[in-house]
Amino acid sequence: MNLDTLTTRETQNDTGSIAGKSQHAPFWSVADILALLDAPFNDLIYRAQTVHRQYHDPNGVQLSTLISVKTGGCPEDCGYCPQAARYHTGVKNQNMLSLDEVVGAAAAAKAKGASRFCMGAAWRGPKQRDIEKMTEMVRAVKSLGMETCATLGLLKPGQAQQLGEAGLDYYNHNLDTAPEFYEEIITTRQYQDRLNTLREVRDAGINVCCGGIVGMGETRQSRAGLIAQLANLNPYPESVPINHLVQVEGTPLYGTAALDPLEFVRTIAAARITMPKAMVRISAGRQEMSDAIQALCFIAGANSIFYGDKLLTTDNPETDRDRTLMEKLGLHALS
Ligand code: SAM
Ligand code: DTB
Ligand code: SF4
Repeated sequence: MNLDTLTTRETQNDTGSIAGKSQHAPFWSVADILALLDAPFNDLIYRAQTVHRQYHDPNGVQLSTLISVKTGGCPEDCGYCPQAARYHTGVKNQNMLSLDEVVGAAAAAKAKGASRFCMGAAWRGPKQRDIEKMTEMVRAVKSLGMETCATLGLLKPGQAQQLGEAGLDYYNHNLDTAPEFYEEIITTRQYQDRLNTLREVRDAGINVCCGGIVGMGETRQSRAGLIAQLANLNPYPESVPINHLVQVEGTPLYGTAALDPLEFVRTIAAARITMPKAMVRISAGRQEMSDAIQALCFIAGANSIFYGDKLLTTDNPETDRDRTLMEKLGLHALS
C-alpha cells in the first residue's frame, strides 16, 4: 500500500468525523497504520507535514501547563505510574490542594504564556465531593481567561455534565496502549471502562483529550493499534497527547528497554495523518528528549506541549529551555 492511498482515507475519514452522524465502521485498520509506521521515514514525515499544513498554523504551538491537585496513594495498578500506592517510588502523597493554591499556579502559568491549565488527580475516579471541589477550581481557572482541562480518572454517569456546566473545556483520559497490550500494563480497570468515560465526556459536550504512552515495551504493531483506536473514535479526539514513558524507579516498567527516539517521531506522524484536525501533543518524556528529536516531532505534526517545569510528579523541561527551543525553531505560542 502506498502512502497516497492512505492520504485519501485520511480526507474521507475527516469528512465522516465532521458530519458526526451515526458511528462509522472503523476506518483506519491497524494494517493501514502499520503501513504508515513502516514507510520510509522521509515519506512518512513529508506526508505528515503536508497534512499538518492543510489544517494548522505550521509554526504555532499550543502550551498547556499541568498541576497535580491530588498526588499519590492511587489504588490502581498502572505499571508506568509513580503515583500508584502499591509501588514504592518515593512520591509523597498530597491531599487535595486548596482553591487558592490552584488559582495561584494557574495565574503563574498564564503569566508565562500557557493558554490551558490541566488539573490532574491520582484517583481511580472522583467521588461526588471531589467533583464539587473540582467544579470550583474549574470556574476559578476559567475566570482567569484560560482554557481548562481535568484528568481525574473514570467518570460515573452525570459527573462529566457537572464538570461541563462549570466550564470545563477538555477532559483528558488516555487509552494508553493497544487493546492487546493493555493487560500487560493495567489490570484494575478495563479498556472498555476507559471507552465508557470517553463517551460520557463526549456526550457532555466537553472536548476529548485522549492519547497514550509509547516506550512501554510494546511492538510497532501495538503502537499502530493505539493510533487506530484513537483515530476510529467518532469523532476522533480534539487533543491527542503522545507520552513517552518516563521511567520511574519502583514502577514495574522501570528498566524497560529504551525505544528508538525515531519511533516516537513516527508515532507522532501517524497521529497527525490519521487525526488531521487534532492538536497532537508531545507529552511526557520531553525532558529526556534532545532538541533535535523534538524538532522532528514538530515537523511530523506535533503542535502542542506541556509547558512548565513539572508534569504531575516528574520533571519537564524548564520554561527557559522551551522558550529557547521555540525561538530557535521560529515557533510561536498559540493563544
Ligand atoms: N488518575 C487519572 C487517570 O489515570 O486517568 C489521571 C492522571 S494519570 C497520571 C494521566 C495519564 O498520565 C495516564 O493515563 C498516563 O497516560 C500518563 N502517565 C502517567 N505516568 C506516566 C509515565 N511515567 N510516563 C508517561 N506517561 C505517564
Ligand atoms: C497526559 O497524557 N500526560 C500527562 C497528562 N496527560 C495528565 C501526565 C504525564 C505524567 C507523567 C508522569 C508524572 O509526572 O507523574
Ligand atoms: Fe492512578 Fe492514574 Fe496513576 Fe493509574 S495513571 S495509578 S489511575 S494516578
